[in-house]
Amino acid sequence: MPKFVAKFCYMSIQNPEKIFQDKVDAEVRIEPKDWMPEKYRQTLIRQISQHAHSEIVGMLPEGNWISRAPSLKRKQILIAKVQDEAGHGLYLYSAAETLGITRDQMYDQLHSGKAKYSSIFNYPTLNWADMGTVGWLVDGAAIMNQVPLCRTSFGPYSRAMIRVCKEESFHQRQGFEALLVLSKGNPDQRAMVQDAIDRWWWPSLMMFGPNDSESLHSEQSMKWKIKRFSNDELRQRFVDMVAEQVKLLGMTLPDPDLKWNEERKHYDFGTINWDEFWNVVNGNGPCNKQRLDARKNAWEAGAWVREAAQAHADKRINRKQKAA
Ligand code: BYC
Repeated sequence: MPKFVAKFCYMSIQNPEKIFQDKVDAEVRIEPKDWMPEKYRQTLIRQISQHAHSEIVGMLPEGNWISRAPSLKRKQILIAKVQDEAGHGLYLYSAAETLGITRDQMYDQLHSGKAKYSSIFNYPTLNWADMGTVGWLVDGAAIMNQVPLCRTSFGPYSRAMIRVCKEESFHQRQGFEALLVLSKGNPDQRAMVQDAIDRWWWPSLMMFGPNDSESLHSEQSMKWKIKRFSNDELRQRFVDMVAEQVKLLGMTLPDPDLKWNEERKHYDFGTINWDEFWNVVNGNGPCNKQRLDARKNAWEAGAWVREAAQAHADKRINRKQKAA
């Protein structure tokens, strides 16, 4: 038995909470069968399932544009991207299942409104420039938040995030490239890009969650190394990155207070409208009802597929039992 495992086993007899925290502090991943505090398990179920739901609901505003993409190439790219998001949702549901919740329970929490999903997907995608902007800003914010999750303390979540991040970074670059092409187009196309950036900028900043002083879970989640950086730290990194990238598009961000601060070596930026954020999180955003209805309808319309798959699985088990 490796020395550190033996040490942990010995200590766990004495104090499981201490051994758990020592493992976390020593950067040893927590695996599903390891002892863990109940609140750690519940926090992970909440965060991973919210993340999975976000990937699945996130397919809706983009799927809406597959039939209207301006060329075959853009259509293929968008189909591949939406398919990737479905895959991300499935890895994440699988990671959450290892914590003792079933997939049906998670769907039920989404459909009943008990589980949250990211606020960003409650905004409408009005024109083609929105697709590029979602790729650049929304996937960009997602990567900023999710790369540190590749080192999160729970093994199945951290492993799922490695693949998710590789694909998300591809998504972000395709979004920026689509916008770059439009930004070199005619005045109407340039105006579309600026309009999309104006509408998506503030909601993208809200994706990182409330300010640290208002964040309920950050302190404990950082102690458990579920989160590696605070909401405000990640939001600041995102602002610093985008404030430079937007110059390459020849566009601007809709914030008169955005200004490089030489002392802080960061961009200062304006105040986020937190009333709007909580309004959207609490179910009253522009598309909340539409998004939930779409997921509930898909669940109900898919009942026959689940029944058929179950009947097929039962038939195979019966056949195997008879043969044995
Ligand atoms: N939207 O204490 P806090 C994606 C809730 S990207 C809705 O700071 P925490 C994708 C929070 O749940 C999006 N709710 O919480 C990208 C909590 O409420 P409850 C998904 C939000 O968990 C492109 C309360 O506010 N990414 O999937 O420490 C294409 C207090 O907040 C939001 C992830 O989920 C929000 N924006 O930190 C396709 C990444 N922000 O649960 C798909 C993983 C906060 O107590 N998640 N709330 O009722 C995280 O990193 C963290 O959960 C958060 C929040 C940073 C989001």
